[in-house]
Amino acid sequence: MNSLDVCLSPELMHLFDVRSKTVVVADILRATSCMVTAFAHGVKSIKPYADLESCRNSKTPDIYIAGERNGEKVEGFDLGNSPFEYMAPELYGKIIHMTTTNGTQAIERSKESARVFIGAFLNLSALAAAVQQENRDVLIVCAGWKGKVNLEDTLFAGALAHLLKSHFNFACDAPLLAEALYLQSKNDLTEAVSHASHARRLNRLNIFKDISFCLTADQYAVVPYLENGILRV
Ligand code: 3SL
Repeated sequence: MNSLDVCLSPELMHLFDVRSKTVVVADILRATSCMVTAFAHGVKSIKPYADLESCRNSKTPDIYIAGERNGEKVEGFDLGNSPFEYMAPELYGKIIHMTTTNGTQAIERSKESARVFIGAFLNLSALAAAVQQENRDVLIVCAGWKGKVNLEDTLFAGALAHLLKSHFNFACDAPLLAEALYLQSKNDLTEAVSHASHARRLNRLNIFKDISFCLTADQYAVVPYLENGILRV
């Protein structure tokens, strides 16, 4: 049986050899939720950038640039980091280059793996099916916040681990604790996440509706994957 593990922060990535693994990157609030929403609304591709200035400099008339730092849209960028922005009909068929505080950094650190999928509650069941099909060991990478563990990504890791547990061995205690946390909170994820540091940060910016949307399971069936540095479905 293949194994499933959870990396609770990108700072712990050095503990894992990702080269033979399927990696699921999750930044529930809000980068990977935005990516899933964008593809569900017809975006053609998303190129993640770890570095803000490289993303800014990649702007051409055909490319939308999306930039977020510390929860806020970066000045001069076309898009910020609310999933609702990525539902706009004008983005259908378009190319986006995106940089965010934690999510795109976690993708950058995962790129050596055999397969990178983008995970969110929004695509949870479709993602679980795609992961199973890959038939490899799995690592769920929680983007966290600036190297620290966060609640919402850990809850997502628990939800995915719970869905997959009959097909994988849990490799260490991180999937166990993430699953236990998820099972304890699953009936009211919004309440659970309201205590999270990033929810408090976003609420200060008046971003309430993004939080409950990002915690909605199975809104979409798209499963973005990374190929040659570009996300597609
Ligand atoms: O850190 C990230 O990548 C972002 O998703 C953070 S925020 O939700 O836009 O604040």
